[in-house]
Amino acid sequence: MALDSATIKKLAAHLDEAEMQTRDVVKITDDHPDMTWDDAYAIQDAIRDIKIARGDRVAGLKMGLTSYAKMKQMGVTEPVRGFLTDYGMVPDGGECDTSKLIHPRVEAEIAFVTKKPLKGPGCHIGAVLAATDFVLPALEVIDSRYRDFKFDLKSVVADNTSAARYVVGGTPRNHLGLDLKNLGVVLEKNGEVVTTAAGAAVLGHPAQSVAMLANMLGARGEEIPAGTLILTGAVTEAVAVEKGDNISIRFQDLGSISIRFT
Ligand code: OOG
Ligand code: MG
Repeated sequence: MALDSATIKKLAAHLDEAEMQTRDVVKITDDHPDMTWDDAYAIQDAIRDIKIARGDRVAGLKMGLTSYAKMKQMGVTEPVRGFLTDYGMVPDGGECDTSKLIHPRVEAEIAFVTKKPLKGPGCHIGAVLAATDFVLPALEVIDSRYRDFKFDLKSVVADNTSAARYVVGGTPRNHLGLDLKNLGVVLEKNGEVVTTAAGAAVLGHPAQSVAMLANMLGARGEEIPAGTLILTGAVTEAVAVEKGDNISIRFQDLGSISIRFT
């Protein structure tokens, strides 16, 4: 680690305040170019601690930058992980208040819910499918705290991978009867199709994203507990939204999700 614990706490408070005050900031690697991956995840952990101390709850985990479309859009090359909060949840068919967000973008994702713990290293698609209870369609609203959505990987890890809001659809399906690689996804904004993809866009198979998460956590001696909701990462590039927009995502075999930005 290149940063001391006081600096990690200070940067966590800085990014959490930016989120709470709906205010953008410059990416933190500008002032801390020597920051390591461990520093970046330590800042993310410290943000989680601030939120828990405030009374918020961790509601799930997320992977990000798992598709080529996302990596290309953001100019990065590696997946990252973060966490979801209870206050970030928006009901399907509900409204998302843009006045609390800086520059929101929506993503279509396939979510998993586990029924057994998953622990890496050595976690693979087979282990993930054996430990999965069901899959759900999901929509993530990301909102980088960094000015103009410009960041490098360490900065975005520290910023809890731009996590802001999310919706999980209400139609759970048993994953064993589904072809998750070929599962088609169509994202519509105000009634027009803006982007499409299939499940394989995420690391060849969305379960691979869960395996990678288990292996990332396993490297730190941690695991994915049973009963965890996991967003596996956007299948397409993220789509910018503003007040007044209606987003609807159709998932083959999993139903659809819609929300309105107010
Ligand atoms: C980082 C978060 C990416 C995904 O699904 O790929 C993410 C970002 O692009 O701001 O959540
Ligand atoms: Mg996402």
